Amino acid sequence: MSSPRPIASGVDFVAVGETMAVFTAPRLGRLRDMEHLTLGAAGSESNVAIGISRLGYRAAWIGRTGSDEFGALIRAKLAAEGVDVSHALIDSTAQTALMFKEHRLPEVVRVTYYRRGFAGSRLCPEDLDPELFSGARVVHVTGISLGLSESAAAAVERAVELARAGSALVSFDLNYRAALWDHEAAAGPLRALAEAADVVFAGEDELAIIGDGEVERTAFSLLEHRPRVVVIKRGAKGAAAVTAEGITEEAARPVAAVDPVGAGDGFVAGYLAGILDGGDLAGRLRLGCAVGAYVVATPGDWEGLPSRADLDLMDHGPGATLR
Ligand code: KDG
Repeated sequence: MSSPRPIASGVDFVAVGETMAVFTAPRLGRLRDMEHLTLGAAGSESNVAIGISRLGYRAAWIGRTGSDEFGALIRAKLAAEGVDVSHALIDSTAQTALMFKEHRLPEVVRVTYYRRGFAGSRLCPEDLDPELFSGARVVHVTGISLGLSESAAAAVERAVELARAGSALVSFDLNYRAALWDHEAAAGPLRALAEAADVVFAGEDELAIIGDGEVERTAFSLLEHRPRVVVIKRGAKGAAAVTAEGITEEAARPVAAVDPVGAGDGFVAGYLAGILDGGDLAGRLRLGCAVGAYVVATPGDWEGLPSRADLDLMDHGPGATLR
């Protein structure tokens, strides 16, 4: 007698984390000097989900929002991007978290959060429906949830368990946020999850937090545990993937940078889409760098994320007009 096949969730990718309403200053200067702010929504994990969706895969996001206008805005924005929010929680006892973005110099952004104790930080393991994970191929979490609250950190642990139960890859982006915790508090939890994930993404500064200060040695030390690859995000210098075979590097695609926030999420979305495509390591890095470049070149944390058709535009030189 054959055992029943598990019910497929219907999504390729699940992201778990907090998404906030975002208020952005429309011009250079201090927030207090702005006459108005533009309203949007963003969160590292859901930014990646949007990127995956725009690249043609079925993505879902799980997080908590309040039962307020900002929560409705977040769900509407994600749903409009094709991200499945049917398993996202609405918490009527807490408010949706907020983020404010100001450009103090043309390429330098300052971010302020109102998120501690807000709805997103109340995410807990019971919020994750196992059925959503059952057919997923990649489950993506970040260190933001680990620093946000104990229950959000426990939810991430549960997401890892559910990914394992369904044979999904666990993707972990360290995403250290100094506003949430200091290096000392973050080092242990970030290291533990980096050792337990399958694919790890980190900036050089983040690897310094969980290692001895020598970036590549720290990346190789993670390979002694579960990860098969540690991807180092180097911003304007591109990216490098550290595997048992060595280091594979990819240069950033040169673009005029207008907003660096979210570029790392774009890179992660491209790299993970490369995994879903069945692409090789060099191809995943290339796709990651291309997607990151679109985000950097566009105002907003995720608005510039490309579709497959957009990606072809990169092959045209500056000043090209396609008719
Ligand atoms: O990577 C971009 C994110 O950082 C941003 O969209 C919002 O999740 C966020 C955060 O913690 O800043």
